[in-house]
Amino acid sequence: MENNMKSALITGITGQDGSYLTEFLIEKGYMVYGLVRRSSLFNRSRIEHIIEKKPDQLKLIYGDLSDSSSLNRILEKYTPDEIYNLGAQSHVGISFEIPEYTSDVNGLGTLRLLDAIREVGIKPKLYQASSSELYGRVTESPQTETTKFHPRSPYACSKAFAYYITQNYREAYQLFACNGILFNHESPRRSENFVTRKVTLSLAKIKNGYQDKLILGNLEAQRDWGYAKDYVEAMWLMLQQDKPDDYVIATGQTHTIRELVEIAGEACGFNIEWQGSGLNEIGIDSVSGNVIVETSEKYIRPSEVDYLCGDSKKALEILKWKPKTSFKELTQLMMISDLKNLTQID
Ligand code: NAP
Ligand code: F7E
Repeated sequence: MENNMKSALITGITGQDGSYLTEFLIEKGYMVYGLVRRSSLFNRSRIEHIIEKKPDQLKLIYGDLSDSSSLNRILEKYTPDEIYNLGAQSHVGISFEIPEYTSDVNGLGTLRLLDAIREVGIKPKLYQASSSELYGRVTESPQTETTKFHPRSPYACSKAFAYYITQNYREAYQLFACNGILFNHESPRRSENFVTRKVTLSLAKIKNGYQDKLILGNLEAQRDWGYAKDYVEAMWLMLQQDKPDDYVIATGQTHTIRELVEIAGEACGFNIEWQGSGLNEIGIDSVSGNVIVETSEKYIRPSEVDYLCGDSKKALEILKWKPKTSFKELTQLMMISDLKNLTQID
């Protein structure tokens, strides 16, 4: 590593955001260290193109947010200038099945990282991946940095702990630590069990005859969806300011799951019309007359977040950040990517 080169450690580098952030930082000339955990299946698909093209600017290191000693060892050895804590069990629905594990990785994992910084005695700038899930049952709209939290899942509770412990280390130890309260952000690299990607991938499969139906849960939920590639720039901008602070990152537009299905369907050549209600609601493609969407109890959460819509005015004023990609553009680019990938299989 050259002496004047900035360095960053990314936890969660193999995930959606980690891969876009790595591309972004490498483009800016950073040396990137990525914490990777051991898994029985090799999980580098989102970053293998970077490993191939920029081997001198990217180093992967085995570690885990549930293993303090690995965090201490990595910080001591690589002393990064910036740390992006993106590692998490990030699926809200699954957090109801594995609440303790989710809390350990997302909540205590953040504490382990913060305390490793303190123990090792370095002063990096830290970005904490906080979430709009903190707002849960919303008390005002749109949601800002001052809106009250009401977490509605073990995931959201674990992220609430991480949010407050990050603030506490900022106040107690003068650590330059920022919470980015990011609303949902998606991309063709989104895991297949989040609703946007599930919709685009399933519709692409239905179109190509690999699947009959798309089965969903709550169609009424409303989300403020942005493009992950736009959002990673905001993470970096937070760490380039003179003082640490917390910021909402959002588009300010909200849509239902039903609208998501309609727009993705349109981009795929379907014209979806709805019949029935609740768990009896179905989506029919008026072109073929086939029922292609059904609903199932299986995807209904014990407690749901009905509505989210963020106000990122503070990010615009201070970071000069605003989203570049509309919901329709995002859905279309995900749809096109999934259709293209399926054609390549043939
Ligand atoms: P993601 O695709 O699920 O990626 C999660 C990453 O965390 C993966 O690299 C995963 O590694 C890693 N990880 C999981 N458990 C770990 C552990 N015990 N130790 C170290 N790493 C671990 O999530 P994402 O969408 O990129 O989100 C990034 C972060 O932002 C997460 O903290 C998420 O909770 C938060 N967030 C996301 C959104 C959103 O809409 N995407 C919004 C707000 C906040 P493997 O590849 O080995 O599984
Ligand atoms: O669900 C509904 C579901 O799993 C969105 C994570 O990145 O963003 C994400 O959390 C909505 C919910 O994302 C299905 O009930 C209906 O209301 O795509 P999702 P999420 O729960 O909003 C936040 C900001 C994060 O921080 C998280 O890490 O869609 N929904 N039917 C469904 N959801 C899924 N997954 N699958 C369905 O079949």
